[in-house]
Amino acid sequence: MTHRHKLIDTTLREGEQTPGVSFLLEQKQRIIDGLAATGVDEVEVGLAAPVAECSESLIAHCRKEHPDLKIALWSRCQEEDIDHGSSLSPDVISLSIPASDLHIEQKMGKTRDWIEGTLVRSVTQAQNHGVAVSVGLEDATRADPDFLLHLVTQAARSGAFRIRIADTVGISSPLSIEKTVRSIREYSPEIEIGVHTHNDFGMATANAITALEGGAHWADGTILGLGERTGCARLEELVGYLQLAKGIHRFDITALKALAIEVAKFSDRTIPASQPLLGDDIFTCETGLHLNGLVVNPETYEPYSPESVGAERKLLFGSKIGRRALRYWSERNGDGHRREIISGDSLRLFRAMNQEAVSMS
Ligand code: HCA
Ligand code: CU
Repeated sequence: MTHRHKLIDTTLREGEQTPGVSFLLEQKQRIIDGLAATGVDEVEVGLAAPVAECSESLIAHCRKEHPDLKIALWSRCQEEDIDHGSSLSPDVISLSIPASDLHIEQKMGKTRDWIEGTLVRSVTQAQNHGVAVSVGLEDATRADPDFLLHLVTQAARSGAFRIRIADTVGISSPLSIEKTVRSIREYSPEIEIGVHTHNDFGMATANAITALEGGAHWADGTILGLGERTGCARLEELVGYLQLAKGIHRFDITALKALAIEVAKFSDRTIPASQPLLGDDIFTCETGLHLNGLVVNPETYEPYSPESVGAERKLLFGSKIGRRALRYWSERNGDGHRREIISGDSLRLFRAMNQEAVSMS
């Protein structure tokens, strides 16, 4: 398998941290089924801590139903959690530890030396259980860059196969996260790099994609971008962009859309009509100028086809449709029908209507 552009879904760990969101065990299983059908590479199914009661059942569910899916458990660098999580035999244990002085000193009341020692000890402990170790560096994008590189080296030397740069408060831009990824690749080329991006400035997906383009191997996403505050990179957008813009054809977007609709129900959310890849209106067109292009070749105004995301093209008869078409439409249907959505083969209808309108005038 290629070492580039792999996706981790963390809807069941980070997504469940969204205020008011808590999934039932059966809902979690359905989410895992949908993620497996979508073709993500790894699913963070929950926490390693003994309090996380679902983790064991979810791992059993994955082993039975989706033997090829990689399963990860997220863990603090605490002995008890690492022991318990490892005893459940996930494929990956995702240890997490702060990297910025702000978190190290203010949140933990610790020093850089303590962090380094704890990191090395925790990676070694998990390694001794025979589980592959990924290290999440919390608030990495606000850490001292030299200390960050030092922690990456220590993680690699202790046996971690991957580090994950967490942009915990979404402060990165595409250029800044790409720079961080490149510096890690140069400094520690042996370790795989993941990114976990937050959406506080609306750039989570852009940052994740740019990190992948800049050499990261893995990016995290959550369905509907669920997560703390403004959430994380949206899995729909990551999958959609990789498949439909970058030509990495290994996902099932229709399965992902069905899953997103289900997760919206489970989390009591609505999907806005203009939501990228998912919204009901993303292929509705009212503008005559665009329709004139669409009838010749839909690629003029559509970056991907409606069918590729399980949607349908629609034509809205309204004031922007063009004078000729509007006159034709009004003569046929009266003013009362000025705003009407036509789905199905709407482009053919527009073409026929335009031709008839010309012959009428
Ligand atoms: C959080 C922690 C985390 C950890 C990410 C990771 C973050 O805020 O709950 O372990 O890779 O965003 O820093 O999700
Ligand atoms: Cu996070």
